[in-house]
Amino acid sequence: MTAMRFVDEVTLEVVAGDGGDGSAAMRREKYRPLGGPAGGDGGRGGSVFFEADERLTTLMDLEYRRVIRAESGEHGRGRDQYGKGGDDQVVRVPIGTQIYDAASGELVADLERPGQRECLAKGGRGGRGNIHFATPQERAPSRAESGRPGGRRMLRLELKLLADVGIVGFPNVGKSTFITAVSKARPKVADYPFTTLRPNLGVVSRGEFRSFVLADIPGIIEGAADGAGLGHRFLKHIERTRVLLFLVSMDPDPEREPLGDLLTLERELERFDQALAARPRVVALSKLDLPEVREALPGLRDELASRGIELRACSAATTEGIAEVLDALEAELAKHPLAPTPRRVPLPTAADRPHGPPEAD
Ligand SMILES: Nc1nc2c(ncn2[C@@H]2O[C@H](COP(=O)(O)OP(=O)(O)OP(=O)(O)O)[C@@H](O)[C@H]2O)c(=O)[nH]1
Ligand SMILES: [Mg+2]
Repeated sequence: MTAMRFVDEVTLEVVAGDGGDGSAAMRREKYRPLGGPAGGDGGRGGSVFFEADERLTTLMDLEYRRVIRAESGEHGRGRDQYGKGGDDQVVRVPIGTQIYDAASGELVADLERPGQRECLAKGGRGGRGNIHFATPQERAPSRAESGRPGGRRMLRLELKLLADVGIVGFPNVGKSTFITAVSKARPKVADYPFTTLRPNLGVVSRGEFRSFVLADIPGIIEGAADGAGLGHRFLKHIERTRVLLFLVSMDPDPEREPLGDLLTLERELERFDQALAARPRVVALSKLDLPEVREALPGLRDELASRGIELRACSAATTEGIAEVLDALEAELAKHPLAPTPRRVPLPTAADRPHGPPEAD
């Protein structure tokens, strides 16, 4: 099976349609040589919209699209005929897509609700035909307006998956196995590092009305901030989570042990984003069913307790301790009901937005 590629950043240009020109045609009727103006208006150019679609999970479909254009309006014609408006283009993107103006870096749209639709390039207005310019003094104006050009700009799209809880851990500690045990997500699980190459989301249902979204991301290792392993670019997918689940375990590598791993993870997170490093967290020792893990638990627990960290333990294989970890996550979520806002650029207010809603016809 070929793995579906995960594309989370795309740059493209959007070009709205131009407005059609107004017509300067005169009425020509058999017995009325100067029948007056009869030029209709040009049609409005189509706009380019982006819409959040919950069925999509990557920006892959847009990867090779350099330009997205909407149709131009038709020109107005004689006999009072108005030009037809250009069709809009609606580009579907996954929920969690943030759209930046590529030139200024400004965040111009944040698609976080299913079905949310934003206009990113507005179609040009159609020019008025000469039928609008007749006055008692000038009964046969040959004047008509040109259509206005449609908006265009370069955009950078960035997908940040929206999850409540993000799992952070070294490769192979069992992050994907954990999400498999608690949700319907079925990421690949294997006994080698970097099995997970793209983030996975799972919905954890706890009773009829309680659920939260968990994100499993690729493993983080020492130096991730400098690009080691898969680097830390996937951390942006947990930037807007409310709570982190740190998973540590005993690793065959003698250089590594849970406390050292925890400190390394913390350091790498801090280098990526202070706010993420300060996020509330639950720390759990995974693979509790393994004898060496169970043996190490009491000592580790004391060691972490002396640093003010409460250590939980679980096994995704036997489900022992899993419910307690989920309870702890839920308790933290309840304490932090609001999602953090993106750190780079503040959300634009309506007045900041260069393009308002599309004009009514
Ligand atoms: N005994 C035991 N093995 C586990 C448990 N959880 C995971 N494993 C094993 O540990 C290995 C790694 O599991 P994954 O879930 O792929 O680990 P990961 O953290 O997602 O790894 P990366 O995606 O590479 O970062 C697999 O061989 C799993 O079968 C557990 O609770 N008990
Ligand atoms: Mg994995």
